[in-house]
Amino acid sequence: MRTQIGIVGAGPAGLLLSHLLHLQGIESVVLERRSRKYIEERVRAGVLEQGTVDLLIASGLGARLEREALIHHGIEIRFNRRGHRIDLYELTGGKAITVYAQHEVIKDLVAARLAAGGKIIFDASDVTVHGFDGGNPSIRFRAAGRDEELHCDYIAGCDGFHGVCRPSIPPGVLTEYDHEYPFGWLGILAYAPPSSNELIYCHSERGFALFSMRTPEISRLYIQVPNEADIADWPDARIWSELHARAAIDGDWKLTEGEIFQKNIAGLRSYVCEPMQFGNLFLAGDAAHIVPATGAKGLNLAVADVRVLSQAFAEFYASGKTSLLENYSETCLRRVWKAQRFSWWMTTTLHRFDAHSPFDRRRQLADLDYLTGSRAAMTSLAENYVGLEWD
Ligand code: RFL
Ligand code: PHB
Repeated sequence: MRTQIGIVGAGPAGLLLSHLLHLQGIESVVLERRSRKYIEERVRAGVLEQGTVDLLIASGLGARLEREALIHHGIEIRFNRRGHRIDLYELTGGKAITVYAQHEVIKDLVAARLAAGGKIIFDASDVTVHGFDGGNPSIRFRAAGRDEELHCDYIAGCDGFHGVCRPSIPPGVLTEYDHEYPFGWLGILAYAPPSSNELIYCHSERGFALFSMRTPEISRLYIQVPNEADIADWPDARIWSELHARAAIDGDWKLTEGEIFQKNIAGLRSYVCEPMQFGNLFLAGDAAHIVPATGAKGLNLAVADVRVLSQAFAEFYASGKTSLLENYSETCLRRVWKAQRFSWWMTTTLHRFDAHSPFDRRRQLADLDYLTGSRAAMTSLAENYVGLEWD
């Protein structure tokens, strides 16, 4: 088998890269370890930046998104029993965020690739990457009971944080920057109309809580839990009672409960590897960096990476020039580090740290008081939250 770009992973990064390359007349094959059903149902992110939405629409992926997605012009920050609205739209001169589940983006991408005759090999096992140091790249894998080898000009490692591409880069090449947090998020999906039209981020003595949504009928809610938390210790009634307690404000606000139909715990982590490329292998999305979910940046960064990578491949195939490819990592890392900074700041400002002293807690509250009382501080949050300009 032969193609121009061999892509490992059919997450948002791999599928969108394949789609953007196709629009430029560049061929690719996507190898995915899981089944189509699995990736189309996997519950993950929900918030798209303005630039992500604009790119999806401009590349022909907007039909269902424009019909079904929810556009939000603000978010609420809650602490000390009071809510404060941040008007993203007004503060950024007309930008918004869009609530549209990651697996809906995946469904749209898979449908678009298959409709255009694109090749996605699902259930590919034992994927290994070779020859990217010596200019003769190939990907070996097993599919439908047969061993296969895909020869290509370049390999795009879009295989997420636990993929095979990053660990295949020889030792000593990458510098890794890693930061773990002493808590994770317990997330639920419930058949409950959202209790507010906009997302609510709550800071409380009992820990962080986030009120998000998927549709006008389905709420997506999260609470901070210790790293060692066990889902078995969180029956539905305990989750609702904690959500009530963490969101409590003076005044009339009511949390709508409903049947919980999905529940999971995910860790929070900040991670970057540098550079994001080696020889003919390029890493994109979670394969190269992870952000804690508080800033809603992970999926959006994956999109930003493949936008840069697709332009670099387009330049190479059109003119033979490799300057954009050579600068790929440097270009992406500037945005990645700003998203790291923002996600770390949202996380440390909004969560409860057991190790905090009374001084630290007061400082955290002062941070929130300043944020919600200063137009300059709110503007800074708003421009990061809706997404910084592309490079
Ligand atoms: P993905 O989505 O992990 O896709 C990688 C794909 O590669 C496949 N794979 C392999 N295939 C073949 N061979 C192998 N050896 C392979 N190893 C792995 C995997 O099966 C998978 O299909 O990475 P990608 O494309 O870089 O996309 C990244 C995003 O998925 C991720 O950053 C976001 O989900 C993070 N995230 C959020 N991001 C946002 O922008 N906004 C949000 O609101 C948001 N909320 C979240 C989140 C992540 C969460 N969790 C569960 C980690 C909320 C949560 C709870
Ligand atoms: C979500 O809806 O899943 C979501 C929203 C905002 C975040 C993280 C996740 O910061």
